Amino acid sequence: MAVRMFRIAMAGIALGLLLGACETEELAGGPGHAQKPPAPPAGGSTGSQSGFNFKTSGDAKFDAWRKTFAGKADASGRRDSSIHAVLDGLTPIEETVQVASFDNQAEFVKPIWDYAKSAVSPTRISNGQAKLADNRAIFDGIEASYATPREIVAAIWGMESSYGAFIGDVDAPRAIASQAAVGRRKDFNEGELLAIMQLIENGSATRAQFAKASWAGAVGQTQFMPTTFLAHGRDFDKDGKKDLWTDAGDALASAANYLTASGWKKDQPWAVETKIPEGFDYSLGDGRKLTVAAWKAAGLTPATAPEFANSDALQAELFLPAGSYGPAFLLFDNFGVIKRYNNADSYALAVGLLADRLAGRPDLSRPWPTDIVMLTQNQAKELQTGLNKLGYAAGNVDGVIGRGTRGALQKFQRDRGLVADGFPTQDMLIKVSAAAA
Ligand SMILES: [Ca+2]
Repeated sequence: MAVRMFRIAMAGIALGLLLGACETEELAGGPGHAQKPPAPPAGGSTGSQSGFNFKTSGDAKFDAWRKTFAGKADASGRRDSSIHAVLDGLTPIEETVQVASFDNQAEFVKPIWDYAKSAVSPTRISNGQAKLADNRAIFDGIEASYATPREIVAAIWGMESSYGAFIGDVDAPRAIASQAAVGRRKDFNEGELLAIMQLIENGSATRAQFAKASWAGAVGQTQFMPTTFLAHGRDFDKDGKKDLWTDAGDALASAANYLTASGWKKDQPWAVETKIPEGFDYSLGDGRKLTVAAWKAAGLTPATAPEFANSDALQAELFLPAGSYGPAFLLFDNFGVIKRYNNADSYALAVGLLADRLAGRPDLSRPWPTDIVMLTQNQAKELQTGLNKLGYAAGNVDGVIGRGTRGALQKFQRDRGLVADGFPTQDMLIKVSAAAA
C-alpha cells in the first residue's frame, strides 16, 4: 500500500513533466504534505543537553538526532511519557531502503493516463459502489455535516487504501524519525513526530496504532499524516477515539472534514470533460483561468455532461493532460482542493475520475492516447535545451517538463503554425531539435 501510494505521488513528479506545478510536488502521499512544516518549538532549546536517554540504536547519527529532538519536544511542552513512547526502541530504516521508497528512478516519464486508467478499473469502481451502499448511513451523516460529496470521499478512500484494505504496516515514528535523522525534510518530519505525541497525549490514538503506517508515516484508511490527523481528525461515532485505522466512519469523516476545511465548494464540480472544436487555440490551455461563459464563447462544449457548471460566472482552467491527443477538462476550484490531499495533478485527476464513475456518470468521451511513446528524462532535457537555444525560455534543463517548458513549447508551436498544445511528443522533440541545430 505504502509503495503504491508513493507511486501515485511519484506520478505527480513524473507528471510535472507534462502538467507542471512541479515546483510544489511533494515526495509523499497522504494529506498534509502540501502544508508548511510547523514553526520550530518555542524556547529555542537545542536539546543537546537534554536529560533524555535512550538505549542505543546502533547508529550514532540517529542516536544524536534523537537525543536532541527529545529535548526540543520537551521544550515544546510534550510529556516525558509520550516522548519516550514515541522514541524508545527506535532503530533507523536504512537510508538505501528509504531512498528506494521515495525516489523515482523511472527512465521514462509515466504518462498520466496510466494513473487515470488504474484509478477507474472496473474492480475499483464496483468495490466503491458496494462500499457506498454498505456504508450508506455513514455517508449520509458525512454529507449532512460536510461540504464534500460522498463519491469524492469514497474515491479518496479507494485511492488511499483500496477502501480500507491496505493501510500500511510501517511504524510511523520509525519511518518519520529515520527521515528526520538524516536531514530529509527535517522540520516537517519533526513536526509530524510532535503531532504523534500530542495525539497520544490527548487520547485520540495509541502508540500501538501508529505502528501501522505508510513509508511516509501516513496512517489509517484515508492515510493522514499526523499533523493533518491532529488538525482535522474526527470522532464520527463519538466513542472518544479517532480511530482512522479500523473505523471507516472516523476515517471518512476526517477526510471529508479536511477537504471541507481546505475549501471544498459544495455543488461545484471538480472538473468537466470538454469537447474541443476544430481550429481551437490550444495555447489557451496554459493555466489561465477564465469564466465558463468565456470558455463557451471560445467554442468549448461539455463532452458528456448537460452543463459545465450551475453558473457561467465560475472560473475554470483548461487542462490538457494529453495535449490535443486525448480528453480535455475544465478544472474548477475543487480540483485544487483534492490536491491539498496529495499535491499532484495525476492524483487529483484519478480521484475525480473515480468519483465521477462512483456517482454513475459516463466514462470519458475520448480515449487516452496510450500509443504515444513518452520522452525519456534525457529527451526531455534535449527538448528544454533546444527550446532555450531558440529563445523560448523553457527554464532549467532538468528533464522535468513543468509549466515553463510546456509554455515554451506552446510558443514554439504557435510560431510555426502547429497545434499549440504544449504536449512533448517525440515528433515535437524532433522538430525542436531540428530548429535548434
Ligand atoms: Ca470514533
